Amino acid sequence: MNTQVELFDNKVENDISIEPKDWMPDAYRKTLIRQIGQHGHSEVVGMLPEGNWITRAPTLKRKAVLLAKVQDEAGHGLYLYSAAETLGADRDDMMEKLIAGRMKYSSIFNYPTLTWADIAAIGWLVDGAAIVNQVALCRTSYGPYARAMVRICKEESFHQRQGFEAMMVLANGTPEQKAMAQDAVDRFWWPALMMFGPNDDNSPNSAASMAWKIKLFSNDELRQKFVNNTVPQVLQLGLTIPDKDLTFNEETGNYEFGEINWDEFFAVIAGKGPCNHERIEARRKAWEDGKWVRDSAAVYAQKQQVNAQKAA
Ligand code: BYC
Repeated sequence: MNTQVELFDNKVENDISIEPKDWMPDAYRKTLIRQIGQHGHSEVVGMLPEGNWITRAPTLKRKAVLLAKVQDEAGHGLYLYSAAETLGADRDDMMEKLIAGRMKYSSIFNYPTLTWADIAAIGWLVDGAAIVNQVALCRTSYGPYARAMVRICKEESFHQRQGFEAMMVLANGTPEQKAMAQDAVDRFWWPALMMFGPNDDNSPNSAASMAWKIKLFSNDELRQKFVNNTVPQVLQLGLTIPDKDLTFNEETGNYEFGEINWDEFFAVIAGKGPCNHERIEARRKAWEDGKWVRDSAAVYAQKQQVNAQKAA
């Protein structure tokens, strides 16, 4: 008779999904709640820098696209919070931890969106980086997370293309528009590379997450893939990459890039980025303003339950 541990290990080894009712080690559950919860928070906080431009989008078409994109991100947050709930996490608790600074969200959303080109850069570079990471997560070992990723990737793929198209229009526009596009690339390039997390030799969660097949590729592998995908796109746009050390290695087929400013990354994830305070305050306000809705829904659900019991 197999022990629970052997059954779990066997499933992971043979790429059979772990499902909510299956036995799983406590540490596996805990790291999934951490990663999925933080991923959900990233989607929701990620709506803020983009939402900032809905009223200022340059045309009706751009406004409609941006509105749809921001709504998609809200949906992604909901799938992810639901996936975390299948592991026993509590949504209110996750929200309170986010607001108290005890749960993270992606570092990228702590940078401001100063111009319209930043919205194009988010769609193209940020969603582009997210897809590289998330395509790999479509085969992650926890079933509900993997299934949420399949749908999310389809939507992110549209986001990435619309971002590239918006950037292409700017890059081929007036000299002022091209300069605005270049400025956005200059400011978003390095933070996009930071989205993949610290280098592999400085990533405390990676060893366990890779053994459990939560992560199928390391932070550095995914970052390299993103750079290889994106450098030719930047060049195609006639823009430059703000990295004097960038070179193409013909033997490996990789674009080798310069040193990431890890001091900046660790400061941002410790709450000291340019917009951390503003982002958390926006989430705190939304959480407090929405209390009456949550309370009303709870009372309504209770009444429905009482009525159902009476009818039974
Ligand atoms: N930002 O041991 P490591 C989107 C933390 S949103 C902040 O390598 P792990 C979109 C990490 O959490 C896409 N924190 O960790 C939405 C850990 O701290 P804790 C978001 C970061 O988990 C709206 C510590 O650093 N995508 O697409 O093995 C509009 C050590 O790191 C970051 C996801 O969330 C960071 N960049 O690997 C537009 C993908 N990097 O938790 C677009 C899912 C690291 O121990 N997540 N940290 O306190 C993952 O794949 C992994 O969690 C990571 C990090 C690769 C991010």
